Amino acid sequence: MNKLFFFTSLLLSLFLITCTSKQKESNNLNEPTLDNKTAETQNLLKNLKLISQKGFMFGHQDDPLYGIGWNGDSARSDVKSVVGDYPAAMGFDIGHIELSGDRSLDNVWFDRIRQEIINQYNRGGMSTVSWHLDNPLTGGNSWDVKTKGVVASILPNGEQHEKFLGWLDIVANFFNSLTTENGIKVPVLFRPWHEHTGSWFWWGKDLCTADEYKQLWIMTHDYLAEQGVDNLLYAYSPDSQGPGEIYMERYPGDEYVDVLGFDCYHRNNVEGIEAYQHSLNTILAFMAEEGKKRNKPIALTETGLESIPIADWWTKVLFSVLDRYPVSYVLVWRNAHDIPNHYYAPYPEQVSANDFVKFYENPKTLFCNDIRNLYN
Ligand code: BMA
Repeated sequence: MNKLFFFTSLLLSLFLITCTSKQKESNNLNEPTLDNKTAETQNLLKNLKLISQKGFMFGHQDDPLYGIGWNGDSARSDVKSVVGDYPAAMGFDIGHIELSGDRSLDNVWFDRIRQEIINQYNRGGMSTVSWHLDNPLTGGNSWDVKTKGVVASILPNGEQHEKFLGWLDIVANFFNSLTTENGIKVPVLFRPWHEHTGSWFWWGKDLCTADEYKQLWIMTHDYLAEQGVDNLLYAYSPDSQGPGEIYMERYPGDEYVDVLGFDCYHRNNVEGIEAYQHSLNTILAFMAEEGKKRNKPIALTETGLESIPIADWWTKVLFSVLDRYPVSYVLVWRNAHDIPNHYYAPYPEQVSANDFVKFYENPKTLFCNDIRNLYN
């Protein structure tokens, strides 16, 4: 199908859904998570569901902030340099915001992150935010897993509870500050406490009980809502440990989660193709069922092959699997400007760049210009 025709139909469907949903605005009985969220946020969720029936958005972490051979240039993007359009989804990380500093753990100004989230909204795309926060008990970073009981220490009655609520106040201020020039609060897909089925973060599987993890999630959700944060959808994003059932072990409940996510990386280059595709197929098939049952969109919230040495990775390895599932978006990790070979999206002349153009040209892959009515 011609890409233009495809998107005209997609936009028409989005428009029809929008009209229908406007009539139902006051009745969210079958959408338990949508109470007290802005209309734009509610529409984002509805349209994520619709999009996943047609194709999937392409996303890139820190896309407009820096890339290979550049840092901080205005309006630049490695993805755009290759295909002429921005990713439909952009990821940003607010790690270190809790320390009240000006810059993130990856040395990016929070003012810049705020501006880029607003810019992405203005061009019609979506932003998702993760939080690699420090360890509130030891003062170490997210990966400081030497001490168990950190999650317990920030729950109510824990010794770090008040301190942690102070951190959430800072996060709430950030989300509440995401307003456009026209006064619209920009919706964001928040993805806290990610990859918890592994044990490399202090909120991981071996570091807290399932019940503590769920309490942590619910406390975060409810406290932010109490601070007036009404522009968030929540994505649950375990890593690829074990069979599908492990996915739900620490699920906090349908009323606290809007999108079922999954983080899964391709490791070991050519030798790792089979294992990667096997993990994707196993968990995405499980998520597709759960998503249908729970009426929630699914997404591949983090993925990628570091430095993409396989020339046809985009079409042969990634697309061939995603094509089989109703995924709303896929996000590849950042193109670090200061860590050699730590990049996951192509840049001009990169070995997979031509294949990425083919991936882009496929009508099922959605970039920023393909998505216009996400919030209407
Ligand atoms: C990791 C790496 C780190 C980075 C962190 C948060 O996967 O990219 O270099 O600090 O994400 O962005």
